[in-house]
Amino acid sequence: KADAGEVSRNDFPAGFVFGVATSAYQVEGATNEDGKGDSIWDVFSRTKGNIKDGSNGDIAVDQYHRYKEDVELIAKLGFGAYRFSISWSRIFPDGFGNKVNEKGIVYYNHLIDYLLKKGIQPYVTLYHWDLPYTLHEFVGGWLSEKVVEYFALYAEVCFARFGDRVKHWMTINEPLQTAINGYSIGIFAPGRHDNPYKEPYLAAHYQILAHAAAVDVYRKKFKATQGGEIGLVVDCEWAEAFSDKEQDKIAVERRLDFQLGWFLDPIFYGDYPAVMRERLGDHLPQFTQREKKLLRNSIDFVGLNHYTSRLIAHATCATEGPFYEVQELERIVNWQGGDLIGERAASDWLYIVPWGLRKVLNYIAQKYKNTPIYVTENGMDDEEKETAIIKEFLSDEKRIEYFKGYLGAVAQAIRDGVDIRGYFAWSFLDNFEWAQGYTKRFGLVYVDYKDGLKRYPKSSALWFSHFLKGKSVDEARTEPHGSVNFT
Ligand code: GBH
Repeated sequence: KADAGEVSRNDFPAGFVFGVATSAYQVEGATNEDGKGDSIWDVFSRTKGNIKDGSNGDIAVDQYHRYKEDVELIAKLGFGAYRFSISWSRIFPDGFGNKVNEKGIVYYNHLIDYLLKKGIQPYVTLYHWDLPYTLHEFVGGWLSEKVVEYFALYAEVCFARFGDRVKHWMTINEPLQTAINGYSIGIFAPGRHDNPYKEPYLAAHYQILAHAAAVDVYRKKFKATQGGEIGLVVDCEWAEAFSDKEQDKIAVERRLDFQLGWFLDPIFYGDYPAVMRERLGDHLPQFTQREKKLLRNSIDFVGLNHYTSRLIAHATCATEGPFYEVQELERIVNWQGGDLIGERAASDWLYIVPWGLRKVLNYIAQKYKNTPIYVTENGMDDEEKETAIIKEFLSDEKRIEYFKGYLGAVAQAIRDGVDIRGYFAWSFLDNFEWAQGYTKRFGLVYVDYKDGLKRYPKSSALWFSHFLKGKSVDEARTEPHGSVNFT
């Protein structure tokens, strides 16, 4: 069989979906327009010191005003799907669910209609980290049970208004990141870190229950007539044992339980993994019988965000903070001999390890009943450079290698028997990379922040385009300044 470098469209089933992904706060901008309320990310990134370059998402890449141009580019590149998220506070500005902001509905109607017109399927995430600020300030945010109901109300409006055209829903993006970065380390909104042994587990608990509540609404009121599917998006690095020692192998199991089992075990098996109960004791909330029933099988597919892998070693004094302390393990990027697990991308957390994706996919299939999986995010970043000329960014050969490797891993997992339905590259275009601001570029399409946010497809976009059309990938090369040959 051809190695990963020679991956082709024919390695994937006919109905396999290829798309690009973004999220609302990272691309939309227009944060105060047309009645939108503040989200926790609006407030967080306006606060000095939270974002590396002092930036925020007020303008981002202005997709709110440029959605037509963006949709046309997605279509031109040949992708069949676009994964985007809805900004909750555009629909309910204060989150309370009393009055729908019709202008918010209009925006997403336009986006959805235009995607469909161009033959692109919308894959919609309801929550990608931008909680209405009022819900945080006056209700307690993800630490409060009440948010579960508000989320269900919001979800219901989205299903009712968009579900005639949207057939693929994701409830929540990476609840782990909100729990750990938002409520333990504090580098993400809402920036909490004072109670790292308790709050992350509460924040996760109510996100899980919010997911289940939204799925319940969908299945009871909409599924029969709309016929769509709904899932949860989890993020998972592959965990490879640092050595052959039994301790390290057990640490790997713990790592996977704390990453994936935390969210998928309640859904597939009705409760958190035993190892979490053992180690967290009273800090880990309990599910009632009613909640357990609601949770069971509350998923049509698993959305997997995957970027990188780590070697895992047992460690009695973990250095990465409370979350790793309770797990008694260390994440390592060097093999014992000194070799890196893979080449590094621009971000210090992102090592390129294509085989890790094949392993995660097989692990999920085995542990979670071969449930359908979409790879909902996969990609790598470039470092923003003060003096760089656009041309350097446009020839992103390393990203092409990344995609070749990781797509090869997906193809291999399909041959292993894993039920994978689609793949979304992160990201469609460069955007607001959370705490890193605009200093990291994950896009297939370059955005010129210094010149009117103009878009230029990078070589990787052209490579992908050729890949999708089943053409020889070497034909794909970008000319500088976007004079792109799509034929
Ligand atoms: C994804 O999370 C997100 O879903 C997406 O929005 C984001 O753009 C993408 O990653 C790329 O980061 O200390 O500031 O360097 C993947 C999990 C969580 C990995 C945060 C990087 C470190 C952030 N990510 N983590 S930072």
